[in-house]
Order: sequence, then structure tokens, then C-alpha cells
Amino acid sequence: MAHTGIHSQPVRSCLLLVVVSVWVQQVDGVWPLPQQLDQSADRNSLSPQRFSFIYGRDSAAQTGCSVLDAAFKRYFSIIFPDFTKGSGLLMSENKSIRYTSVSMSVKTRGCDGYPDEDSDESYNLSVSEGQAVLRSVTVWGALRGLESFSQLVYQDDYGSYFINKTEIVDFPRFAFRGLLLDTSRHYLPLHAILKTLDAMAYSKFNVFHWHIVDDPSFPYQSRTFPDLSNKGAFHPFTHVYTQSDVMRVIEHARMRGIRVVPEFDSPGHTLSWGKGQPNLLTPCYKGDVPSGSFGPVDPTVDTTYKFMESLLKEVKFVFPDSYVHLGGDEVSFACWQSNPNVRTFMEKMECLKTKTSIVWQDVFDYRERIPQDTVLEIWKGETYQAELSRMTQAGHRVLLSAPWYINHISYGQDWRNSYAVQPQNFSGTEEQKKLVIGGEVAMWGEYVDATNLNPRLWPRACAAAERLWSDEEKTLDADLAFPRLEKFRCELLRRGIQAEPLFVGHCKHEYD
Ligand code: CP6
Repeated sequence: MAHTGIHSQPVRSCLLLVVVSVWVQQVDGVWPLPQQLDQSADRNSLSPQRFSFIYGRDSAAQTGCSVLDAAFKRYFSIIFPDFTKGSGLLMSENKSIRYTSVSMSVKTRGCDGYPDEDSDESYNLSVSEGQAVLRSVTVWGALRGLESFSQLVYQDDYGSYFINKTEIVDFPRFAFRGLLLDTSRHYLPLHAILKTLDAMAYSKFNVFHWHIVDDPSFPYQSRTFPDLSNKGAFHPFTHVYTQSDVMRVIEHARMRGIRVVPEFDSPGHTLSWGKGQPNLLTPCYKGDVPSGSFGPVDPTVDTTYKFMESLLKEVKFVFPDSYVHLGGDEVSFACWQSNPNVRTFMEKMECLKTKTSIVWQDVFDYRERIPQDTVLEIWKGETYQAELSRMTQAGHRVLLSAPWYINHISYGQDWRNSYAVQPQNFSGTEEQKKLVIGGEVAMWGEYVDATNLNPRLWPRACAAAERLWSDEEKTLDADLAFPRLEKFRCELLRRGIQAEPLFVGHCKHEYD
């Protein structure tokens, strides 16, 4: 008897420890933090074999809803990765476990459309014993709720699945939560883009800003002007995005409630365009004679306008989003000024009337006349607060990217800088603050290709994701966010995203 007593004592305290650590780990385990989250320590078992997502009776979306049918499949395998029917992988069945379902109730239909700037992404999630109810206005809100649900489920050391009793009321702080990828400095294979979209959905990003072409290469395979990529891509067959590639990106994004906003940056950043489109670029002059080098798009010849109109008509047709990014940054005025007869270029871009344009801050800084509905995007680091004041004073909607250049890396926990950004901390009225529609994380591609994209992006981009989604007051303290972000980073690893470590530590499921 004394013998067993010696052994049972440490076992009992060990069990207690496990319970405590599970409890500590699970509370507030959602990234980005929901607006309202109430969790209790009551946990419910989940059995993969008895679990299903179902459409509620009162739901406008029902079986056949493409977005949600696909999301149910995705999230089932995210939540139960080691569950395959008939395999011996499962833990022993507890007969008393109740059938568990997540019942979806979506107010409006719209399974076949695209998310847009006005999409309602709010949702309510109520997890109780044996059932969870997820309510949303749109399918896009349902996707956000499914993501949160998936982050609430956890496994104990024996592999059993649990979810605590939880109430969530959630909606985004900003409507525009973007991520920029640059596929011109380096070509990113299609699978790298699709995987980035997966990871974006895990952090509730909702806009993929595709900086698709630039000076070094033109990988977009145009229907109207095939020579642009034939001659301007790094390789005409292997380093291009075909029309079908582009459609796959757009559909993959749609399935995750993500908009695709293409950027065809002009009139600067267009050197690669010149290879397949003769006479497009401004010949720079040295004194009275052309120097042999080329500058921005040449605004003095009619062919330029005809070309730009046709290209942008195609872009408007291929990319369904109501926004297009026209660039407008870093135009070499020196070359233009060296060339006789230069007139303003942006004003001529009238063919885009039915789309809303985004332009980089330079266009505003040049003191160009800009249509009132044009969105201005701030990228210059030092002065962004003053710029926010000036632009919103002028009545423009703005996007903030300057503090979120995560292609820049430094030793240590630089996510804390991203986390500390307060997009509405500038001098201005309440009306002005409302004109900040969101922001973007930018991954410029000079030093980035598919080898280092994921660890550089994740989990560093998550800091901006939370800043753009969550309540400001509840997310002021980075030290409080840290353990939750560490846990989320481990979750990214478990889901196959090569997210780099934040600091010393380990994950239950390491990357392999
Ligand atoms: N490419 C384009 C870039 C940048 C911009 N436009 C850029 C410049 C400097 C920094 C970050 C990005 N690489 N087309 C400016 C928007 Cl620090």
C-alpha cells in the first residue's frame, strides 16, 4: 500500500498541472482578438466522427452554397488534421460524447458573389455543450466566424479534442485589411500566392493587393498585349501568370472572403513594359539628344493613351474587384522635364470611371487634381501622421502602409512596432478619422522570393492584422498579446505555414 501511495501522489499533482496549463493556454486563444469574447473553463469534448457543420433552418445560405460548402471541408481538416475515416488514428470512443454540430445561420444569400468594400464581416458565435451556433449577415462573416471557431478547438496530451463554452460578438474595426505581394522583383509561383491567401484568411486579412508588374519584370500575361510578358517577363512561359492562373488566384481568394486588387503601377515603375510595347516610355534626353535611357510612360503621344486604355479595360474585365491600384509613385520628373511637351498624365486616365482608384501618396504630394473618391495610400515612413491629417482634411479616404513594410527586417521582436501603430492617432476631426479605411502590410520583393516569403511574412504580419481588426483599447499591451501570438504562430506551423519564431520556445507541432 505504501508502495502505491508513493506513486499516486506525483501522478495526481501532475494531472492537476496539465489541467491548469490547458486552461491558461486556451483562454483568449483567438488571433486577431474578437471584439467581445467570453470564455468559461467548462470544456466540451469534440469527436471528429460525430462532428459536422450544418446549415441552420433559418439560414439564407444552404447546401450548395459554394463558399460555405468548401469552407466546411477546409475547416474540418484544419480542426481534425489527423482524422481520416477508417484509420486507426483516432482516440478511443467515449460513448457518452454527444453529437456536436456547428449550426450556421446566414441572413443574406450571396454565395456566388465577390466580397467588396461594403461587405458585412460581423458574426456571433455561441459555443455551448454539444452545439455551436454561428450567426452572420453574409457568407463572408460566416467565414470569419469559422476561422475563430477553428482557433478555439484544442487537443489534450492524449489527442482528444475540446472546446470551451464561449460567446463571441465580433466585427472588424477597419473594412480594408490588405497585404501586398510584389511579383515583379521576383516571380512568386502560383502555389506560394495561394498559400499566402490561406494564411491571410487565418489572420482575417481581406484584401490581396497584387503588385503584379514593375520595372524588373512583367509576369502578367495579357490577352490584348501578349508581348508585354513575352518580352517583359523573366521568362515568357515559366515566369508568367496566365489568364487561368489569375482566375485561380481570384477564386481561391473569393472562397476565403478576400478581394484581389491588382496594381498596374504607372507612369513610373514601367521599365519592363517598354520591352514589349515600343514607343511607350519617354526617351530621356541629354541636352538636345536622346540619351538612350528611358523614363516614365510617355504622355505626349496618342498611342500611349490608346494603349493604357486597352490595357486597363482588360484589367477591369479580368479582375472583378471594384478597386484598381494605379500606382503613381516615384515618377522620375527629371526625365519628363528633359523631354519637350510633357503634360499631366493621371488626369487622362478617364477610362476607369466605373472603378475606384487607389494611388500612392506621391500623386497627392505632386499636388495633382485627384477625383474625390480616389483612395490615397501612404507609404513614406517618417511623416505619415502629418500626411494622414492633410489627406483626410482634403476629404480623401486613406490607407496606411508606411509603418507596415514587413519586407524590412531587424533583429528582435519587430512585430511590436507594427502592433504599436495607431492609424487614427493624428490631429483631425472625428469625420477625418473615419476616412481611414484601413491599411496594408507590404512585402516588397527586392530580397524576397518563395524561399523566404513565409517566414518573413508570418507571424510578423499578424501584428498588423490584429491592429486592423480588433478593438484598440483591448489590444494596447503587446506583452499581453505575446503569449496569444506565440500560440497562434504554433497554430500556423500546425497548418503548414513556415512562420518564424517570435522568441525562445517550442511548439507541440514543430515544422517538418
Ligand atoms: N516599388 C514600388 C517599391 C516601392 C514603392 N513602389 C518602395 C520604395 C521604398 C520603400 C518601400 C517600397 N519597391 N513600385 C513605393 C510605394 Cl522603403
